[in-house]
Amino acid sequence: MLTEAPRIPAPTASDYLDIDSLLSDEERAMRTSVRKMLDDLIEPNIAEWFESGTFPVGLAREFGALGLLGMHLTGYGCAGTSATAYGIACRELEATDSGVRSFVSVQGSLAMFPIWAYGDEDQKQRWLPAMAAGEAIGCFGLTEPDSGSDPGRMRTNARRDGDDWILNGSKMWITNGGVADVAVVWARTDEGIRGFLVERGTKGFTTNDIHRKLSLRASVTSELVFTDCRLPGDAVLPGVVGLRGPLSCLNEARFGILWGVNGAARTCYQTALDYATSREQFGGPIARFQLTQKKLVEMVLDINKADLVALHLGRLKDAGRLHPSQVSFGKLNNVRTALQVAREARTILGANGITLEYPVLRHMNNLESVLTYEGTSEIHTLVIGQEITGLAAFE
Ligand code: TGC
Ligand code: FAD
Repeated sequence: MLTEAPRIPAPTASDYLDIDSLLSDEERAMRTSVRKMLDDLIEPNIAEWFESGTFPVGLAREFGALGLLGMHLTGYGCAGTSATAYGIACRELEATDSGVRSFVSVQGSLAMFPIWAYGDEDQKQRWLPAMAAGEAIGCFGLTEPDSGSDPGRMRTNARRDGDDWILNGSKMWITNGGVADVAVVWARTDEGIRGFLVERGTKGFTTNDIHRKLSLRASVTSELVFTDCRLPGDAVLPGVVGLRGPLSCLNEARFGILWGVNGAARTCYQTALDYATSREQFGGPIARFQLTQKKLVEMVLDINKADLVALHLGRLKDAGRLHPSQVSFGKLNNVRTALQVAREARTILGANGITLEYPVLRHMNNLESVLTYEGTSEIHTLVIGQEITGLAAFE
């Protein structure tokens, strides 16, 4: 007897490998609610904010209401989702703009995480519920003008003065610095590198916003300056001493990035696909040219592979088995992929690709920052190189 082979649905252009089917209903529902908020509040305005170099910090409360701030942390008003759910949210946020994802990454992974992991109970109660709600904003000061990739050589220092600490030095390129209510600042002390909570308005603490950026324009980036800044004894995070303190926070934020950039890539691909099927040259759509199809197909291959990397690393993180050097793998691979996709998408749009009418060059410019911050592509290459050879090549 002849039986008909079951009909297998054809892949879709937007999710070629049906990676969606690997997500839970809960994860899909969370993604839908984040997308709705972005479509309602941010998509209609983001090009204008990018052009004017602004980011309305009032949006923090909207993010808080959706449970996006410190979402993978537990207690203190945090949503307590899985790491994978956090990644999926980052992917949606960055599909809109890297600056939006940066805001959420810095708040949750770089400012709230160290308080949650290394703070005492008073510090947690004081900051975490307000930060989870978006009522208080945080930033993370590690980089200095003379120490970026090599934070171990930081100069910012804190010395004891009775029960107090006196903080001196400066931090550079700090996301949310000028709008933060609290800065998590890493400084050299006699005991080693320690983290300090510095409140906005503390005498001796000033910020200067950095202007004329050509990347991450819808994001506040600032310098933090400390001049004999006196902090109470309880400003120090008691739970960690040494460079592993700030580096452990970076694992959290880098994880969000390795998901987020896939969103930026997706937007660039989708924009290029839509454009290629409607734009006509030589008497028909440019999507019919083999060279255009090759570009689109390379994007599909690369984005789907990057999505699988992110999902796999998410599941590893949720199982408590994600090694920091695997985070480097994801950050290196997925940011590089996203930039490549953005560049190819830009070519498909021709001259239109250089304007803010389309999101592609905005994403491409943003991704240049993402390639550099949270560990440059060279540093992540060397982290993986060290892991596989047993030899460190940083110096
Ligand atoms: P090394 O001697 O290897 O390590 C010192 C201590 O740290 C520990 N460690 C880690 N711990 C947790 N997670 C990691 N990923 C860790 N990497 C190292 C290590 O075990 C050791 O601990 P212990 O207890 O034995 O002392 O340190 P090194 O000085 O040789 O540096 C290694 C290197 C180059 C990988 C590190 O310095 C590095 O990652 N550099 C890149 C700096 C960076 O990523 N900066 C980012 C600043 S924040 C930012 O960019 C925010 S952008 C936000 C946005 O807008 O989204
Ligand atoms: P450098 O370290 O001077 O590197 C310059 C070049 O040399 C790079 O190509 C680098 O890869 C290469 N290089 C350095 N060392 C090596 C080596 N050993 N081997 C091979 N190549 C090497 N920092 C924070 O602390 N908090 C923030 O919130 C924050 N937000 C940021 C927001 C934006 C928009 C940007 C652009 C940066 C932000 N940063 C932040 C800073 C960021 O983390 C640093 O820019 C990054 O770590 C690189 O440091 P650097 O710019 O000093 O470059």
